[in-house]
Amino acid sequence: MKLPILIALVGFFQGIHTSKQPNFVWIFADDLGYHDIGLRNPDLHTPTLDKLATKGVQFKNNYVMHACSPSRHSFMSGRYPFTSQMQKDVIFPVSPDCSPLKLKFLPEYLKELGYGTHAVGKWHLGYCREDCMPTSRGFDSFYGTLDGEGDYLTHMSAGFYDWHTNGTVDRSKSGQHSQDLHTAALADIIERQTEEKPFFLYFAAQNPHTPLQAKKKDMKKYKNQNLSDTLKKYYGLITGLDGMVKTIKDTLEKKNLLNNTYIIFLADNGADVGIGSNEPFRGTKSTLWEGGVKSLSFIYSPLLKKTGYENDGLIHITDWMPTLVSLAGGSVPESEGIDGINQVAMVTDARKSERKDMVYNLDMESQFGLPSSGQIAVRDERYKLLWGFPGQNDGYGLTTTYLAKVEEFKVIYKSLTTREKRAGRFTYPEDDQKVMNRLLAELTVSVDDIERGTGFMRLFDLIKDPYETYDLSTSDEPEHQEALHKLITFVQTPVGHYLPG
Ligand SMILES: [Ca+2]
Repeated sequence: MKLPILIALVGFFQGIHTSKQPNFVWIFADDLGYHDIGLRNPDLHTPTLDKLATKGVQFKNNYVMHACSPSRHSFMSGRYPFTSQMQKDVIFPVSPDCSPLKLKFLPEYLKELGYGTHAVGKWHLGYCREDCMPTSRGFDSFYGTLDGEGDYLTHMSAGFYDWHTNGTVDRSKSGQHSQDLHTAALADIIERQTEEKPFFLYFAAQNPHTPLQAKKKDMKKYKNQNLSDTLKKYYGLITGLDGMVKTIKDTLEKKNLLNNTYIIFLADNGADVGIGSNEPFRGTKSTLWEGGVKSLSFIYSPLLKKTGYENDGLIHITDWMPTLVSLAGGSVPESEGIDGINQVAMVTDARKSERKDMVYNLDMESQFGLPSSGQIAVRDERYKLLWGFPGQNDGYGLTTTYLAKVEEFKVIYKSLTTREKRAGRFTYPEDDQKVMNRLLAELTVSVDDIERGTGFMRLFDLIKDPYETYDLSTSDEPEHQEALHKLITFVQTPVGHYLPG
């Protein structure tokens, strides 16, 4: 028997594919606005990202969660966060939480399929016990930070030093910029790869998350532009990210691995208020408006059958887990009951999306008296129901002036048409806080409201009105009422069985 046939048979009996399995490089940008690359905003310098996006497939309806931990949880587990008590804001430092251990993560599937698995960057899925650590959840190696944000140079987060190599605190990195550390680690990991063993490299970048500690060399690109200091730093971090992606691409090319690799780039949520831009979409990070959850994203690979176009298919962050497992030659058993849908046909062949509806989030837990990031939003292929409190930053620059009269505010909320200014968290001077409390009490819906189909709700036609300007919930059009009823029912059941009883 010839050797290649023997290897193929051994692989078959081991359940491992020896035909060419692709490599995956997954890149999460942290808090990157929907239009914050040079391709969409000429103020920005991101030549590598522009090139990869243009030569790959740009996604126009690729949805993530509203914040870091829920997005990462959904990517790793293929599940909506509300099914696992991960729907709130984020996992806070030294908090006794982590993404539930009973869930099987993507790198565990890929390891079973013969992959090497490496994580670089930010974890943010909990670390309160050893079992929660990246190297306990399917990664061969981990290099980076466990918390959600920290100093780029001192690596201090909430009073603790946070830089780790695998499971060990690595104090030697204090004073070295995380961008340099990440760049070196990415190059080193790819340099060690061979064509014989496929790999999954998960890079969760710190850039361009606050604090905005861009490197001087990246800031130089913006020194002659008429921009605020905040924007210059934010853009500098994005240019820094572009440099890291260039390192990834160049090293893959040098190792002759690029031809068999998918590079997938996503913002993990929309830009934060007052920093990046999600315009013209409404809302910011930590809201259920489109600006909070529509991801700047693309895939690049010589393996794609159709490239150089914009794909408007509906795809959710949960879909990528079964999609990558499928591309690797495996499958996620139906008995696992994940929420993600295998979207290989859409992603690689430009076929139609398999997804017909989607849950943005369902958060009926109260935190400081309110859901931290909005209550309920769902959509089908056309319409979106936003039910209850949408999150604090609605993207229309509402000021406390509007809070003087709750009724007036509610009218504005329902009929926004021409407001273009995007800004501001609500500020709470003492007197306004009382008014705000009344307002929020009226916007917030209860479990009883959901069961009855009542409470404050808005319906948007995302085809005609992607910027969520015209509320259709009280429209007389039968089609609108039919869509509203359908989406209310979608929340009530089966989604609603996750509501606290
Ligand atoms: Ca984030």
